[in-house]
Amino acid sequence: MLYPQRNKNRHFVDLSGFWDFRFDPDDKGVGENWTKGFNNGCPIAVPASWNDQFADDRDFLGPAWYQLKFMMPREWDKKKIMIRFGSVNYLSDVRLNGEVVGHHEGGHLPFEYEISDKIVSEDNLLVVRVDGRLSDNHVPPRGRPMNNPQTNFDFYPFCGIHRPVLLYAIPNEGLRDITVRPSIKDTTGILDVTLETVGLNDAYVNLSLKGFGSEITNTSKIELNIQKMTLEVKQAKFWNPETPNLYDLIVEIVKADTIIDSYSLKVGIRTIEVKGDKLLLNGKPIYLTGFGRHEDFPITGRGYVPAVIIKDYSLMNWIGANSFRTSHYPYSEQMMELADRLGFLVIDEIPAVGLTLRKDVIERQQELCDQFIEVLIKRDKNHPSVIMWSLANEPHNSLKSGEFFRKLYDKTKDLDNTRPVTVVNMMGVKEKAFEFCEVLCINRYYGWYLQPGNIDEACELLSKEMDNLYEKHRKPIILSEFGADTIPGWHSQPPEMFSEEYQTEFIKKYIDVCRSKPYVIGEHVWNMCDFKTSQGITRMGSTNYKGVFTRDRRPKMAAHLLRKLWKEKN
Ligand code: BDP
Repeated sequence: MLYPQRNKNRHFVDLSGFWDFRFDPDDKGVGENWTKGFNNGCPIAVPASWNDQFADDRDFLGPAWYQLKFMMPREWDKKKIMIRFGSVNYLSDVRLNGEVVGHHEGGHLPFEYEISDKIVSEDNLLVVRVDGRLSDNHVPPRGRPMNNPQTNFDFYPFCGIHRPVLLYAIPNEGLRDITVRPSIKDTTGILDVTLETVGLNDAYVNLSLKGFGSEITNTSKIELNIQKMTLEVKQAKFWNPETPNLYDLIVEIVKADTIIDSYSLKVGIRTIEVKGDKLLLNGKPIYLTGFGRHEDFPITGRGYVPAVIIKDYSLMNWIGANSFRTSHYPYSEQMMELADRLGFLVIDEIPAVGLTLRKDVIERQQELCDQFIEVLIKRDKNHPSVIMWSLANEPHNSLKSGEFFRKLYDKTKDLDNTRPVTVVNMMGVKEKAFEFCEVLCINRYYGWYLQPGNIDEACELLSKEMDNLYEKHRKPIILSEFGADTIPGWHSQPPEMFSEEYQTEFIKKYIDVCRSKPYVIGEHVWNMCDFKTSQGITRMGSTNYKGVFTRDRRPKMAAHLLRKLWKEKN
């Protein structure tokens, strides 16, 4: 999946801005033909969640309608024209000039439609109906009425058009996809490149790799729609967190001496593999320091905000984090691009959080998870920063869960056998998916939900449990979540739950346990920042306060401790 690009052959227009918007609490829009355009809309910012943009209706989850008028750039006349949504939560129906364009299910991942035969040169009307209501059949699913909204997961179910909507034009014949697989032999980097093209006769491809003062080129006639080529880079500059070296891979499709399509992709040469109880990057063991996070910010909700992305990377750098997990759903394309550029290691997770795996919904959950991992791998396969796929966070245990994850794991490996796969779990030794996943990720809250207020007892349990798990599977373990809710400015001696002292001691002692075990390869604190969630008796102000930064990104006491521990470690 190629992200839209601007060059001599490709163009895009970003439709971000103020759109027209209307809630539809009686679900009458379809019956009243809002599909062809609606009246009495109010302005709304796109991209952003709708929930916190208005004074009222925060918890209204849908349906709601968006519309926008736009013109097609004149020079796009004979091109293939697409519309691409970066992420819409949760169901969406897209119409252009009154005609159905498509229906999509699932937030946090892109989808796109060809609209060449529907777009007109002037006065196009795009109408999108979005429905974010929770359901047992959705992934992630609805939960029990202990929460309001009734989520089966611990983050606010923000709704709306969350990432940019791009209108783009590409040549009718040309390049459709690029897959790059790096490997290393001594000081040589090898890039196996697969190109997918459509409709090309008598065409050639020029493949070149530029960077660090050198340029390597390879030319070949296009024989099939899938074309495989290899580039060898002597004395290659490898990609790693300390020196995130990126090359430019440039693909040009040439027909009758004219470049009819081209694309430029940033690539990093690195390998990632599990050996014994270690995770090796470029053949050397790595230790992950960092966080489970959320895409969450006041007012914009789960919407894409470039400045927040920059700030978060800057804070992660300040604190000495080298990695994060995209808990509990894929993050924006821009977040991933910057991970490559700034040298962060990413555990890339599909939105399979709180899976119930109940008999009546398991089939649908499997279909959706299959769809999600397929699109995620298509989207993120070329990022050197992505070191692992995560198939779920804390699925419920069921008779069928082993089978469920086996199928999903096999599918993942078919799509990409170059990265380890994990399932993030709370079941400990009983987790069936740990039998085949290469890395074991565990979330633990002894000293918080269990053994409240008793960090020493918590750490003993943690230590024993990790040893048992390792004994059983002999695989590397990441402590993928641990943390304590902390009200900024709340202090106590002796340290009590909710105080800054308690969070600091909790994190310090958990980290001591991790570092005493040679098979533990990473410590990810939950969470980087406080974040919005549903209302419930354990969530004051519908906020999860386990952040080491506040929701507006100010450090708590624990942030300074982590900075010390992580700067020493990395
Ligand atoms: C973990 C979940 C995470 C929650 C966290 C918590 O994976 O989504 O936010 O608990 O309770 O089990 O803070």
